[in-house]
Amino acid sequence: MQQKPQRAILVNVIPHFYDREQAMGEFDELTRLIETYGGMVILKIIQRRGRPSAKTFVGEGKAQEIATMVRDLKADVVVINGFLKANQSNHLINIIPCEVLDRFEMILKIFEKHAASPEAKLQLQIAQYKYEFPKLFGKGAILSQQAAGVGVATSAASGGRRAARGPGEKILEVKRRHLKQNIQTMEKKLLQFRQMRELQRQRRQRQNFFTAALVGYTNSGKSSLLKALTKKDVLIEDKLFSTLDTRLGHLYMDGRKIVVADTIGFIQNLPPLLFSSFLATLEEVKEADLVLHVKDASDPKVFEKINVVEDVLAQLKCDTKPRLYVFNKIDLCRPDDIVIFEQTFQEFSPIFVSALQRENLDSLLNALKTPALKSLTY
Ligand SMILES: Nc1nc2c(ncn2[C@@H]2O[C@H](COP(=O)(O)OP(=O)(O)OP(=O)(O)O)[C@@H](O)[C@H]2O)c(=O)[nH]1
Ligand SMILES: [Mg+2]
Repeated sequence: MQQKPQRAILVNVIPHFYDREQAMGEFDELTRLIETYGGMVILKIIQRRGRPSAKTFVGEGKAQEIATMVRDLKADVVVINGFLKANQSNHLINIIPCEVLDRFEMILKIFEKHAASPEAKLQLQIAQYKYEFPKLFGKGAILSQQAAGVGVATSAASGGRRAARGPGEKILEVKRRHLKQNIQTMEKKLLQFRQMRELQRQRRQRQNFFTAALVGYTNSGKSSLLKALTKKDVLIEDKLFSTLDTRLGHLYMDGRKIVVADTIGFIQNLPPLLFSSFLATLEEVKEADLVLHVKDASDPKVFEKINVVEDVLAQLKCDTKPRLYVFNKIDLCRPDDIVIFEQTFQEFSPIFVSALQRENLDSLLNALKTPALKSLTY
C-alpha cells in the first residue's frame, strides 16, 4: 500500500433503531484509519439488520452486492466496521473478490506500520498471534474437513470412523502448539522489557521526580505537547497511532526535575486484545503523580472522545488520580467553544493551549510547578 492508494469500501451493519447520522459519523474515524494506512475511501455502505449475520456478518445478499461493487469500482479492500469471527471472515473472503479486513485487522496494520521499538513490535506480534489463534479453528475446520474427505474413502474400506481424522487435523495441532510456544517465548521477552522499565521507574521514584503523564485520544497532540514542553524529539504526524510507546521527556522548574511521559493514544472500540497487549505501556500513567488529559479542542467530537478516554482511565484505575484537562489546538478553535469547555469542565482545572503555536504553555507549566499538585485530589 505504498505508492498507489488502496481503494477501500467501508461497510457498517447497524440495528434498525440506530441513528443513521451516528453510523455515518463512525465512518469518519474508519476513514481516518484507512487514510493513515495509506488508502482512500470510494464507497460507504450501511446495512440495517437486527444483528450481524452469523455466517457473513452482512446479509448474504448484501455480500453478493458488495462483491459486484468491488468488481465495478475496482476496489482493493473492503473494511468492515466491526469484528469478524473466523467463519464470517472465511465466508466473506469466498464471496468478495478482494481483501476483506475488519476493524481489528485495520488497526493491526497501522500498528504494524508504526511499531518502532522492539517492545512495541513484540507486543504487536503477540496480539497478532493471539488473534490468529482462534482463527485457526476456522481454517482448521476446513483443513480437517478436507482431510476427512480423503479419509472417508479409506474409512469406508476400513469401516471405522477414526479414519475420518485426516492429516489436516495433525497439521493444525502442530501449528497450534507451535503458535502457543511462540507466544510464551515472546511473553517472556516482553517481561524483561517491563522489568527494565519498572526498575527505571523505581529509580525515578527514589529520586522523587514529579511525573506527569500525557494521555488522550489519538491525534489530540500529546507528542506535540511533549515536544513543546520538553524539546524531546518525538514523532508528530497527522495520523492515528503515531505513538505506540511511552516516551519520556524532562524539564526543570525551580531546580526540580519533572518527567513528562507521552503515551499511546486511545480510540473508540479499540479491540480488547490490542488494548490488553499495550496495557503495559500505560503503567507509566498508573505511576504518574499527575495525569494531563489532552484533548483536541477543535474536534467536533471532543465530548465523545473525552468519555472514551475517561473510560480507559477508569479501566486503568487512574480515574481518581489528580488530573488536569488540557485543551490543545486552540488556534483552530472558536472562542465560544473555549467558554463552554471552561464551564463544563471547571472541576478539572481546564487549561487551553496550542502546542503547535506554543500558545499559553506557561499556564500549563505553572500548573506543573504548583507544589501542592502532588497531593491534589479531585
Ligand atoms: N493546529 C494545531 N495542530 C496541532 C496542535 N498540536 C498538534 N497538532 C497537530 O495534530 C497532529 C497530531 O499531533 P501529535 O502530537 O502527533 O498527536 P498525538 O496525540 O501524539 O497522536 P498519536 O500519537 O497518533 O496518538 C499533528 O499533525 C500535529 O501537527 C496544535 O496546537 N494546533
Ligand atoms: Mg503521539
